[in-house]
Amino acid sequence: MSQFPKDFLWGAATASYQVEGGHDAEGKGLSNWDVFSHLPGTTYQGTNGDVAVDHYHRFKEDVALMAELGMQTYRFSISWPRLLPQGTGKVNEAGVKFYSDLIDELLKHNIRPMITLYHWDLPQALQDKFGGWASREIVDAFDGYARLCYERFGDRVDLWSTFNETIVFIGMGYFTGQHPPKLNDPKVGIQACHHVFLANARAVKSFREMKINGQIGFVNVLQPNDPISDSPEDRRACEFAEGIFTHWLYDPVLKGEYPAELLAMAQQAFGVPEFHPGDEQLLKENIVDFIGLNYYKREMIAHNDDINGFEMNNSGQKGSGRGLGFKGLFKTVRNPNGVYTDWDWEVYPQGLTDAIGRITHRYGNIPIYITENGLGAKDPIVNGEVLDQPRIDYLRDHIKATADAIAQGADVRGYYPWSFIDLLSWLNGYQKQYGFVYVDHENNLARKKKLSFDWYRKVIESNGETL
Ligand code: BGP
Repeated sequence: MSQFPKDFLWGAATASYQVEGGHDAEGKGLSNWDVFSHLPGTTYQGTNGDVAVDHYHRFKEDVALMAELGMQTYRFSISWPRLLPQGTGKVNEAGVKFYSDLIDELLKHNIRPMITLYHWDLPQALQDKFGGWASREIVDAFDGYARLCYERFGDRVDLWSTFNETIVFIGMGYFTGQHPPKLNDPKVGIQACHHVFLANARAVKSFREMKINGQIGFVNVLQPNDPISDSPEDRRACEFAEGIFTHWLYDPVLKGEYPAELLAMAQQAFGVPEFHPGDEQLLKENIVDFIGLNYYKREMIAHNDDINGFEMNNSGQKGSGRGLGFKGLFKTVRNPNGVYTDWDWEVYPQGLTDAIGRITHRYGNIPIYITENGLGAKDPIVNGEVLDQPRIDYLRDHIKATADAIAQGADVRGYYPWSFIDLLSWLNGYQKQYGFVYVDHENNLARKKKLSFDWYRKVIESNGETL
């Protein structure tokens, strides 16, 4: 007997900037990433998504592979500047047609689309016009964009999420500076994050007002944080980390309010987030229908009075990153007993079960989708075959961990490995591979099924029984 409910959804995920290419095709406006990735020193060896894996032109071939894999659902994102080159105003009908055709192609193969409205590619025009997320004007702009998507695709799509991983695009965009707009300014960052929560609430409100037949959720990083020792200092540091990484990001969308203690601290230290009349009510009245969880790793946390900043391993050279630290609060440290990937991410399947338990404990038994989970690796090619056995092992263990969470009562409804196909990793180029399908950058971006492809096909076919 399968440990998964019979209507459990098996899928895979991607994001627009990472697969589409066609960065200026047929009237698309530039995104913040189109601009940022061309600035010297911002990405791994100057890689960018100008062409990516050319999904924009090859989506039919890709959907055929999804169908062959047996995917029941596909999570992808819409590029806002492809639909609205200036962010608001005139619609680029060629962009609408691309997504419309993609959706039809998926449905033709019985693959249920899950749309992410914002997976980090902001219209550059809005960054230039009013500073993007830093300005409250973004809330109206995002709502207009969301409404356009509901109008054009809401007749055929019933699974939606507003945002992908606020911690990453706000944290790295406004606090540590590795993503656009490259700031190190907590005050601006905290307020920008508030605008994301407001934009989410407005888009949820519009979804309900427009009576779109479906569910709308929010996607967050799921990161269990555990203290490196039992000392009161490390435990307190870990509470902070859990508060910032989890409660700050989940409470506003699942409870409609900020965690009180942290809110008071932020307002005292930085004078933000600044609320306008109506903000509280808007958040309270527009809780999402489900939460999407992106799980890759756990972090071990220690008390910190030295490190400030974030040094990442973006090369795949083990041990080359230094982790993240907020001086006086906490830092991430290496688990001496942990198993790590070449990018220094701890492989810890039990953390997925634990972290889902923490979510249901705090927020009740809400519907959950695992919206990303996967192993980034340089896959070996032997006699022309892509032998990604470590990916199979990783996914198998995490699928078991998901089954354990379900056995403990969690309402997990679907699983989307990251990623369907090898794609551009934001800061790690094309060498950090995640897909079931390999893309040959030396040979006209030809697609090739990996060892994991056939394995995952059987997982889907058996509803998770054959692992
Ligand atoms: C998540 C993002 C994805 C994807 C993934 C892997 O944070 O939502 O877009 O990139 O992480 O990350 P990376 O490519 O940095 O290994």
